[in-house]
Amino acid sequence: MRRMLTAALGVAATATLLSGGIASADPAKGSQSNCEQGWFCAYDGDELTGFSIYWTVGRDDPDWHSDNIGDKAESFHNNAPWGGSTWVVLYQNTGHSGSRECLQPGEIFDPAAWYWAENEVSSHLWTTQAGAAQRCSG
Ligand SMILES: [Ca+2]
Ligand SMILES: [Ca+2]
Repeated sequence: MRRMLTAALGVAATATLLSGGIASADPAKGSQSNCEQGWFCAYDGDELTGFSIYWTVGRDDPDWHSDNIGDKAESFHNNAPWGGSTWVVLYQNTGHSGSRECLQPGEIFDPAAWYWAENEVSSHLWTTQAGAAQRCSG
């Protein structure tokens, strides 16, 4: 199993509208995620640790390199709520191309070192469940 599913225990936070790619100050400790509800977070360490960046729902990012996380992320948390365009599609290359991985709302994804998504993700976008099924089938 390369995916771990966890219940989204989001603290009701007032999600301020932010432009994409915000660095978060406090690294997550252990398996405790610091990814707030309504955020999609990427970490440069396994198990949601290390330097992290987050994007609020609807903020696509075609180039993670400008946020210093391109080809560096080793774990991910989509802490968006169910409903609407709250699925995240990870892409291997900038501009939403290359290999893909779809994360459902609440999903923590910590790829193993051999999997393409480890230190390779370079862009993402938000989509619906149907959109994710389309992009990540096959
Ligand atoms: Ca990993
Ligand atoms: Ca890449």
